[in-house]
Amino acid sequence: MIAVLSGGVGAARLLRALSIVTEPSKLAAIVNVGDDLVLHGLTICPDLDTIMYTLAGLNNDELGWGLRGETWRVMQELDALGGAAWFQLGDRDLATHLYRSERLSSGATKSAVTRELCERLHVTVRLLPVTNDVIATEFETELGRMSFQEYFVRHHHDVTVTAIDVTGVEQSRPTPEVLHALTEAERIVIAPSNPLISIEPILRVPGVREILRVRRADVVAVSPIIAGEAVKGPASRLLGELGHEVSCIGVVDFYDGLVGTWIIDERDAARADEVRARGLRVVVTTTVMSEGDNAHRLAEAVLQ
Ligand code: FO1
Repeated sequence: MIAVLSGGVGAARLLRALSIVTEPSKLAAIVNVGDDLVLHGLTICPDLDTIMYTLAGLNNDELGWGLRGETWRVMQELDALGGAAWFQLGDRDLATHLYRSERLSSGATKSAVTRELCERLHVTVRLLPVTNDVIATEFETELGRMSFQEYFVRHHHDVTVTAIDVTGVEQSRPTPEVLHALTEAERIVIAPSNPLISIEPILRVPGVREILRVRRADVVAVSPIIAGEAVKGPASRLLGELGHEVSCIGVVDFYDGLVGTWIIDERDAARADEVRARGLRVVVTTTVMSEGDNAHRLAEAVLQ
């Protein structure tokens, strides 16, 4: 079994490539739930859904989230009524949130509902929310404190951040499936997701970081920063704002003590010696996954 610490799009693409080069049921994705939200009374889990839709072949590539062939009639009606339409829920996507919310309100756990949804969508990779407890990533910004999606969607991650907090995380517990996956996996992979807002909330769930520390020889991480830039999203801006070096080395140092092997992009080949100087193994390859072939090569590198 291979456990993959996962955020949204970057993780979804890596998991899709891994599930082609290895048996999908051997993959356990341990997924961030810090950007989950309750809106219109519905529980929405963006990272779980991005991965689930991608593995089901239903993802909307243009948007990078949600379902393909989406329509927006409910949002148009809601907008006309003066309801909150800044966070767009497509008509098809809404079915997922309705199903999940109904099951949660009748007492099912997030992991059980995720399992059910994956079964219906024929996703055989095991999707494991890191915790069934409610945790919420929040930002201290120049405009005050705000929730994850206010920062990410409402403000287009274009405000200065001074601190990131994950409320509820100290009291949360990893699910038994997550603990099992982390202790039994022959390899633990850290996907090229945003270190600060996708992976850190997973690491902060009590017990998770400690397991990685002990198992660091089996931990492989893929740098999400290539030549000083993130492929998508605010990772490079946030690293800089919070005092980290904006480079693959900044990410290597961010995960200090947790990783045995690094996969960095060939555009950062000149920095491989700095990784080795920290006593870590390093593999240099193409890590951008927009072209199918590259994703394949990256997946092979992760497995080797
Ligand atoms: N991202 C946006 O930029 N605008 C949206 O209106 C939006 C809606 C949305 C609805 C469901 C969902 O699962 C994801 C959605 N996202 C939207 C993406 C989401 O904000 C991000 O993917 C993550 O939270 C960051 O990983």
